[in-house]
Amino acid sequence: MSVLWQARFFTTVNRLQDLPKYKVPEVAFAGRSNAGKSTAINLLCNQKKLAFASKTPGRTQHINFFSIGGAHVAMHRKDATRIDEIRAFLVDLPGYGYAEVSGTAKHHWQELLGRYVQAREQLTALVLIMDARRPFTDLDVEMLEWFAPTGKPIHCLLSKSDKLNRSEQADALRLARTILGSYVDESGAPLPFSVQLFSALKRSGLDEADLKIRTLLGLVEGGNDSADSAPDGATVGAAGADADTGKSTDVGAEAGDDAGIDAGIDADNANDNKP
Ligand SMILES: Nc1nc2c(ncn2[C@@H]2O[C@H](COP(=O)(O)OP(=O)(O)OP(=O)(O)O)[C@@H](O)[C@H]2O)c(=O)[nH]1
Ligand SMILES: [Mg+2]
Repeated sequence: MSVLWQARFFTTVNRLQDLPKYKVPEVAFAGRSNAGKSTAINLLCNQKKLAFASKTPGRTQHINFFSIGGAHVAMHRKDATRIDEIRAFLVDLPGYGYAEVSGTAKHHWQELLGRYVQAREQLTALVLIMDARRPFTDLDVEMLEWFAPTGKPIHCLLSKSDKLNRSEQADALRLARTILGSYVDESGAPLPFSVQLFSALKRSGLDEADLKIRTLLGLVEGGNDSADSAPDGATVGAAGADADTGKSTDVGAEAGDDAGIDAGIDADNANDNKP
């Protein structure tokens, strides 16, 4: 059990002035529309419908905050969140690159996103989610470069890795490491960027992502997270464990049996082949 399982919906924001004022660490999930941000949050938090995941790109249109701490999350518990006990926030950002959003709305979101990631003090790190089959699109690179000057960490999840076979996964990871490694600060030191493979469908990379995010939120030290699982050092290396299923194109049918919790994964198909 991870402390992230305590996540609760906290608030939804569509103007910067409405951002929560609480100074607890927050980690935001950024990425193209349909990359799998909401699905990853649901899986990490072990809840089916915390963040709204959908086949329809552009589903997450506001900045959604989920609080960790300050509430019991268990069956039959609906007690109010004690705000002074909130330890951290997970933040689901609207996806970028969704072609069908109108010009004005697109501009509004890009500006909101840019200002949020660049200026939000309590934002301790970004989780950048990119489809493993087409990572580092222009907009991903733009997001990376907006955030890089803050000097804060970016952890990349190469999502939907179930769509790649073992060697494609290894290639994607190697390429991503090379690209991320090319970012350096003025003194030539590498920026705090990291990357892993991730499949919500197969739950691969889950332990590694969970540990990384808890670390970025400062929720690991002190042993408060009683059920901390041991770091799963095997996660990236073992991504090949799913390799035999890597060719699956119709994942919908497998989702139910495969996921111990149904993370709300539906067949990612309709929008899959959009650039
Ligand atoms: N095969 C596969 N499909 C996935 C995986 N993760 C998410 N999906 C599917 O991808 C689609 C988009 O997922 P979302 O989590 O809604 O994507 P998002 O990044 O939140 O999208 P926006 O809210 O539009 O920004 C859904 O159909 C998911 O079921 C995965 O690991 N493997
Ligand atoms: Mg979403």
